[in-house]
Amino acid sequence: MRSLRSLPRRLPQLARAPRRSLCTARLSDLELENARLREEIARLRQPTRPTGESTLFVGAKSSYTTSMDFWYPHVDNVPAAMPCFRIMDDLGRVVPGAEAHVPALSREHALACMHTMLRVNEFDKIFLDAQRQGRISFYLTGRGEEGATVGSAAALQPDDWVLPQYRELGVFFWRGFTFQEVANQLCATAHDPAHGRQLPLHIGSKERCILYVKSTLATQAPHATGVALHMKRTRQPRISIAYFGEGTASHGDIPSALNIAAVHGSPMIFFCRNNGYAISTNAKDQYRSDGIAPRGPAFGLPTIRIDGNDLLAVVAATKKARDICLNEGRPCLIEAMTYRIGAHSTSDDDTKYRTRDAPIEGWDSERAFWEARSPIIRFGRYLASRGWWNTQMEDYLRTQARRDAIASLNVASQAPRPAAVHMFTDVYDKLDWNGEQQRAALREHFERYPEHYSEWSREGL
Ligand SMILES: Cc1ncc(C[n+]2csc(CCOP(=O)(O)OP(=O)(O)O)c2C)c(N)n1
Ligand SMILES: [Mg+2]
Repeated sequence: MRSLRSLPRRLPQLARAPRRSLCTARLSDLELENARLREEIARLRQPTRPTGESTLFVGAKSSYTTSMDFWYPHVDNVPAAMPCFRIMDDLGRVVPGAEAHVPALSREHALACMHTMLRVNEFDKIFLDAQRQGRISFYLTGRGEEGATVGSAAALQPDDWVLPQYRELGVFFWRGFTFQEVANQLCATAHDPAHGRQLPLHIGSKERCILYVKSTLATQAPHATGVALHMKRTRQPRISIAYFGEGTASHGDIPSALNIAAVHGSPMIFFCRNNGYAISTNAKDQYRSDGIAPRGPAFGLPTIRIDGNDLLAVVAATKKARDICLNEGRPCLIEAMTYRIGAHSTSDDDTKYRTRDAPIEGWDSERAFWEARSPIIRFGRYLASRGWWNTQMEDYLRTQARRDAIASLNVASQAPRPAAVHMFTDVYDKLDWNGEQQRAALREHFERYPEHYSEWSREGL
């Protein structure tokens, strides 16, 4: 109504305005908008950072390279900033000069990588929501790092030993973990082989050669040196891989393990996911070094820094590292530069320490900038350029994964709880007097308050 009333007052003004200037005003607005869009399209068509220019990763800035050379201790002079190896640009195009390094992935293998990344992504969404709804106690997502985890897993042999940190769900799915198995653990059901005693996502499987996730950061690294050494001494052509974050690299176990592995020649890969953030800590407050990579040559390990969001580079570099481990009988370090899209976990508020602004102008936030360069988008574009991928396939597989993740959550939510007796099993061969006392106290407590423990089986207690 207000605009109608104002109409008579404005009309004469419009009528008085010379016609041509009115039209040109509108036209120039449109032209400006057009120019802005053309610029935006041109920017998107360009690789944002051509080879030779600096990377924009939070954890370390250096130049991109298409040379897949590992830096050897005592041989190479490590530069002030280790270059970052990549094969694909941000638009999924093979960078000139990197053609020779494109790994020979069959269509089936390449699509399996993509499918696994999508499964991690969809599973994460459902279980993050489930935590927010109070259906599970804790969760952490791998968003943004799917390329580093799935790519490295795809480059290994199925019997190479994996010693994970905790954000490597992509490795678990690659090795055949089902949604239901993971959901059973997240919901602490009787079907969880660890009987609900571990923190959510602390999973593992002897059959799939993955040691359990441990909450004590960095302890996986010294263990991996021992596992690898055993492989070497028993002449098995297998390696181990220890995943860890750049924050975890500040723990003493990482330099200890680098040194032990180098001295004893453990055939293992130290795979650092440098995602720029730990808990409440930006990489700037974590170290003053050029990321983590220079620590490799310092301890005597051939080392490479790679673009961890480029699945092709991850596969190629991990394969090469594996060959070095086995052929030269020594460990390697890979620093995979990436970006953690989510908070550390559901117990964390990353707004307190995440940089808000994007590294270059034109993006709403740092997160938005990296989301647009996600490993899934980049690899999807590469696959599409080969005629192996399209949006319909992605929609279909995402919908299917989402449906499966919801189903696994619902099944696990209905599953029985583990028997209470497992609080006392699997640690001591024979329970000591103290444990026996606690067991008797729990039995008595259950008997006194049965109404509160109807879900819990007392069998064997
Ligand atoms: C020995 C030990 N110290 C501290 C912690 C608490 N903690 C758990 S995760 C974490 C941050 C690790 O960050 P990073 O290694 O960068 O891995 P990201 O979460 O980024 O994948 C910290 C400090 C712990 N679990 N264990
Ligand atoms: Mg980190």
